[in-house]
Amino acid sequence: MASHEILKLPDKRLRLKSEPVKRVDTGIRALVDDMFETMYAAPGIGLASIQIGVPKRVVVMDLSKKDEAHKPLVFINPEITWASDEKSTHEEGCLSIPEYYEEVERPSEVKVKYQDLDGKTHEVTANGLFATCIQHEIDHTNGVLFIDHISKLKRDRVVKKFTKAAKTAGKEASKTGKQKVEA
Ligand code: K1U
Ligand code: ZN
Repeated sequence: MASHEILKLPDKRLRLKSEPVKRVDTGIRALVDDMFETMYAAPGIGLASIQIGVPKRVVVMDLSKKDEAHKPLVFINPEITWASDEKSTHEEGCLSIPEYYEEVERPSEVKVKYQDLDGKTHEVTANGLFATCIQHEIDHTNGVLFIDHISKLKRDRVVKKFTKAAKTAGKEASKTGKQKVEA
């Protein structure tokens, strides 16, 4: 198991459409282990594999409360098969856009088809935080970020801030001889 660096805005890899998993094998199981380690270390409640630079349709989540036992959830090739007309607004954050939170409107309830670690297909109905988080993670597998659901004014402002931070970090790294940050 290994914790990985999480790609940050404006890394272009976050805009890739991830590839479906053809076979759930030991490589996918090792990827899932690394994703959990990375997500718990961050800490976060969800992670899509593209956030650690792997463009596969793999998502992990854990919505357990602070003092509860972990409840790890794995979704391979997740897809929304139904979304309610009713919408809800929740505050969202993203490990690829640290310390930025904004209200996002999405369908209140969705049905999601996915495979588990044995390659078995399931369908689950999600609402509340589960619905918000699974939609956020499925967006990641399609190269969509939660800032794509907010106003252009707010999006442009946050992209500008993170682009400037990445450039400053890149310049600093080249001065000290450390690896350059990709932006
Ligand atoms: O995909 C990601 O970037 C993870 C993201 C998931 C998410 C959070 C909130 C709404 C929608 C999707 C996060 O985990 S951000 C961090 C976070 O929400 C959190 C961190 C520690 C404790 C509790 C929550
Ligand atoms: Zn995210």
